[in-house]
Amino acid sequence: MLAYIGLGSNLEVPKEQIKRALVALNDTTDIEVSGLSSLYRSKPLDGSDQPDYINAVCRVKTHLSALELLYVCQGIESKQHRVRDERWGPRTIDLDIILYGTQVIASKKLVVPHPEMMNRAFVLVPLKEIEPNLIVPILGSLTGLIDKIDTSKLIKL
Ligand code: A4P
Ligand code: MG
Repeated sequence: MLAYIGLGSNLEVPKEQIKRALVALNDTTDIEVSGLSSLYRSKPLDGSDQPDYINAVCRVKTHLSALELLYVCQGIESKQHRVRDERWGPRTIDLDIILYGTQVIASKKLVVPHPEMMNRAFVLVPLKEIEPNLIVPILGSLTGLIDKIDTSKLIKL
């Protein structure tokens, strides 16, 4: 299965956090990181007074189920000392499953495609770098999604 994971960080040297998370993903049995976007910088979504975020998207080849993949992501988050307190608060690392093949999942623990992906330049633009012709389940072509949002404030590093 091919899955896409969004990585985001705005604390404690964000680039290092993203690098560490990628190494941890690739070191996991049954996960191989097979694609990686550039890094991007943007302001926090809620406009609050937090540091800028660094985001990237990676593609993984995996034999894990979507839920198993989520647990791996959460394990990496806790290893990197993410304190899960404030929703949308600053975080050392956030790993979101953006897509899991062409599956559509809507369970209590996991919603895929990621329910906010269509609103987020920091997900769509890096995703397009690794998968320019992608058709997103339910939502349609990635290019069409990007045409509908403002990408002007996203800075490619
Ligand atoms: N969950 C459901 N679906 C998924 C999925 N597809 N991938 C559940 C990952 N998790 C999923 O997540 C809360 C719950 O979502 C989990 O228990 C899981 O079962 P969380 O990571 O614990 O909490 P959170 O990160 O505070 O919430 P969430 O929804 O991940 O936050 P967001 O929406 O990712 O927002 N601004 C910029 N510029 N860049 C950013 O990366 N990120 C956020 C966080 C806000 N502003 C940002 C950025
Ligand atoms: Mg999250």
